[in-house]
Amino acid sequence: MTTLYSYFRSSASYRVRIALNLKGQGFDTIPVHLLNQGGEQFLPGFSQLNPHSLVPVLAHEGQHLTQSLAILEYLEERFPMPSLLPGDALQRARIRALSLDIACEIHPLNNLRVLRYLKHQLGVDDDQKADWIQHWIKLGFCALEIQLAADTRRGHFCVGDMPTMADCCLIPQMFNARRFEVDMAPYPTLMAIEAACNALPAFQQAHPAQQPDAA
Ligand SMILES: N[C@@H](CCC(=O)N[C@@H](CS)C(=O)NCC(=O)O)C(=O)O
Repeated sequence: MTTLYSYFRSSASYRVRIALNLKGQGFDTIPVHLLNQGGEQFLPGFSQLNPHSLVPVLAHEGQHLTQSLAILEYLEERFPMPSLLPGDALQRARIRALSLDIACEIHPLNNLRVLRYLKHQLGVDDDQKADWIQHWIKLGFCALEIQLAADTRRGHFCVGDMPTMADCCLIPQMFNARRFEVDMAPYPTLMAIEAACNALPAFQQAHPAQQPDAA
């Protein structure tokens, strides 16, 4: 029995949904609404599972796992095929680096609690908040576009012709970028990878709009 505590628009949850689907692991979803009731992530039932009050949490075989990339690594070890980290040590380091470029350098700056702090503690208005969000996505995407466009290891996906952990991270961030109205024209390589990913059922079924808690 595998259960994912998830919020439909959470990009970290989206990463795990894609990985579970790619690996053919069925799962139940327990929605954690990040806005209702002041944020269900802060309710005791959830914050006991993850004291950081962040989704996703994966429940598997009686254990609760946090941090989407750690969960992806766990799924890779438990269910090796199809691999999300294929290739030699150098290639795997490359896949992990691309994943971290997104999960550590772009996503946390635009997380809900950061945006709330900007607004409520620092008095940033909605236009400034939108600038902030777009700034960090653009900075990260510009670098990713340069890296991936020049990379001979790139195939239909970030690395090679099968989806990897890097694609599990990229596609949710692309979704976020579109949601926040980032102009995607400067990122043709990222958009080509996005099209290849979104042609696959594993990515389609993980899309926020397909989730039971989709608004
Ligand atoms: N590094 C964490 C990030 C988790 C995270 O930031 N989750 C967001 C949704 S994408 C969240 O729960 N935010 C709640 C909040 O900011 O209060 C991971 O990869 O799992």
